[in-house]
Amino acid sequence: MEPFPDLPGFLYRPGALDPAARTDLLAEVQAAISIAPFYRPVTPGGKPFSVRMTNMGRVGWVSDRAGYRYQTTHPETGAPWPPIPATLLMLWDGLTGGSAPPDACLVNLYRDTARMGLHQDRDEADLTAPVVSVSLGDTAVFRIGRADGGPTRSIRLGSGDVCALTGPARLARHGIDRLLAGSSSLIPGGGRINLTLRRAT
Ligand code: MD6
Ligand code: FE
Repeated sequence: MEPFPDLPGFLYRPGALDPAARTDLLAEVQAAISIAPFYRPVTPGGKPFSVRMTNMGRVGWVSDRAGYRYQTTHPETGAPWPPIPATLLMLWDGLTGGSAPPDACLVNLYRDTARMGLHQDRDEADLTAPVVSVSLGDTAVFRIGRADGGPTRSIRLGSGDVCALTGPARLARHGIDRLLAGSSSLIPGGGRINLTLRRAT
């Protein structure tokens, strides 16, 4: 479904993953995290993110004093990123109608008061390729507005929900206002993991 008539291309699939699929995907993500641990990036201005991050795929999105970019290795271990699980590649295929496959999956970990400011995803080489997002764990208040300005509105992203920025919504401004802490018991220690699949290069 496209929940907002003035945001065509913003796709929202509540409950796209059933509870068993959420548990299976979390196990795959935990295996990846054991290879590529979460770290806390800083903005180009030197401010730490409240979200912790890691990546899967040939390249991963990183931020540090030198700026935002995609790179092939983990900034702390220097190792290549683990592969994107096949289940996520199939999800991408189903949602995008077989769009060329993603080469990056950013993994964001939100605990209690973590949030993410309003931003556009524009570090990718082809800004017409979709970005697909999968949420696990606590429900988040996701804010979104058109790229060309105007009002933003919010929608709740719960565990197993999938959304995508495609076509005219690809450069929509969006962010996470806050978590509804304790709304899910999926993530050990609480919180939320968000996976965003992109075609970066
Ligand atoms: C989040 N999501 O849900 C942050 N980006 O934690 C994003 O920044 C995002 O949900 C591009 C497309 C979909 C998204
Ligand atoms: Fe984003």
